[in-house]
Amino acid sequence: VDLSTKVAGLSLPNLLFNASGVCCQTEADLKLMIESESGSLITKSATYEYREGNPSPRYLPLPSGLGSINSMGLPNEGYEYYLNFAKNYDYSSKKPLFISLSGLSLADNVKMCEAFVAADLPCVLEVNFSCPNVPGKPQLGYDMEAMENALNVLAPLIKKPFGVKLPPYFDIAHFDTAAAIFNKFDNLVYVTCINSVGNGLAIDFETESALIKPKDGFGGLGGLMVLNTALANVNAFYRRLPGKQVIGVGGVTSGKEVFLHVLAGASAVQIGTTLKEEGPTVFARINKELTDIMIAKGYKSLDEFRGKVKTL
Ligand code: RRO
Repeated sequence: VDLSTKVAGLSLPNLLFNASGVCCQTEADLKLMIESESGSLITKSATYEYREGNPSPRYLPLPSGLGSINSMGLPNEGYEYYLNFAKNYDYSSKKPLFISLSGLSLADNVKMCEAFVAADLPCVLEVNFSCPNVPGKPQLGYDMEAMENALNVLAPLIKKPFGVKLPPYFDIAHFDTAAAIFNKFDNLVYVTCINSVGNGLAIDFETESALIKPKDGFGGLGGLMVLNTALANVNAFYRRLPGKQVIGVGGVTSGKEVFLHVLAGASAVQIGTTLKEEGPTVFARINKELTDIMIAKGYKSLDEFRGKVKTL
């Protein structure tokens, strides 16, 4: 069977890669992604300057495979590090490179985009409108006016096809409003759904304490507990953004959830919590599991079932 796909006009040998933030902050992390059986890779969201991030503990898996909570606080090496990585990347390697940008202001996003545009590289920019963990910085994706204003500035500046990373939405009116905004921008060619479900609270029953240190224990939820929210967001935007693509992320632990993301409409699927917990061998495992599912169901390519979820 054929697991290949295309995103933003680039060919991926298979549909799997890392969720931004996992296994992608340093060159050592990114090398592990390159050596893995992923079909692509994306860098940690970059800010203009290096950031240490929030105090630890700031990431924890939750009991019984539920998922994870994180309040990393955008630790990253600063955009020049990722620009340099992108300049030295081997684009003949078959794995397209995605670069995540998450400026703390529109002005910072502009400066970073300008630098990438000036370098004229064959990587794809993904602007993160959905980091839930920087104290004092609301998620742009929940402020429709500010998000449209940002796109009005960034889309013409980037010129080439690009994507945005979205927070989960929970109301049909929000799907409608957000999609109407995205449809105004021709070179916004894909959306990645979803970022972590923001500001959950994990409490340890025995110690009666919050599990992570930043923000009184509040942090973004990922993993299996967000699967259905992720599938809903993938499908909501798949239905509302004709001619654009959706990258699915959220709740993937096996080939089965990848299959569901594609049924919901995903063109590629990213793995966060499970990659963090299992390491980069996860890609070989899940590619194999998805292959077995497709053989059992008689599908030869992703196109045969992408977006074809049945309704009652
Ligand atoms: O670094 C983080 O705390 C973080 C980011 Br930028 C994001 O977009 N999503 C997330 O769950 N954590």
